[in-house]
Amino acid sequence: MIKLYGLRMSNYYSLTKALLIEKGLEFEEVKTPPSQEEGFLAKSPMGKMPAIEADGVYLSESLAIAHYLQNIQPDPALLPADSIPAAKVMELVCHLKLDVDLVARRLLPEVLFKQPVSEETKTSVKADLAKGMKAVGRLFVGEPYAAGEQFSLADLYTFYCFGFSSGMVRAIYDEDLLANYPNIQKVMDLIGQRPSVKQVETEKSTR
Ligand SMILES: N[C@@H](CCC(=O)N[C@@H](CS)C(=O)NCC(=O)O)C(=O)O
Repeated sequence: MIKLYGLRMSNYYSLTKALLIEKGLEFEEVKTPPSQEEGFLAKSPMGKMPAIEADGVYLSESLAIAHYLQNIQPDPALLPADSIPAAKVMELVCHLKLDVDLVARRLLPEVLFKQPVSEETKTSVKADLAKGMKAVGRLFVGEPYAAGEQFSLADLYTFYCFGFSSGMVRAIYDEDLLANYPNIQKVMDLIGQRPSVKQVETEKSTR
């Protein structure tokens, strides 16, 4: 059985858990905080969550894990069958991860650990996020799903990247990151209703 390492509070852990549920794969959650200790680095070389263990092998990075899960359990497919639409899903996922989530993450020390980030960082994050949002806005379809007609990996990344990033933006700038993106907000609401996501969100408060 697949083991899922990490904490339920992590958005990438939650995304991976939702993915496992969507795929109908059996898995066991192993509560493990991120760490720079050798035991955890063997599972996840940057010491980040999530990691999984499958067939005696450890794997980190949610996108690599998603790729693996897609290969071992093709149904339900989380990528379109045709190459170009599938690549567009991956393109959107990359921009969500790199140009929204990773940028907003620079605010995390202040929001989560009460370690103030500098005004300079706040200014540069705001500018970089505006650029990232424009990039995502160009690619986002939202009719009805993030990348078009089919539910895909991009919907889970939309839900979990914006769940995290919107919280950071609200806490630091008191602004709504999605205020000018009603089509993204609509997808957030839609994906929030999926049984997999509901289960993940409900179970967060139980451990
Ligand atoms: N690119 C990674 C990001 C994982 C990540 O940022 N995990 C965070 C929690 S959401 C973490 O473990 N942070 C602890 C740390 O950076 O030490 C993925 O997609 O899995």
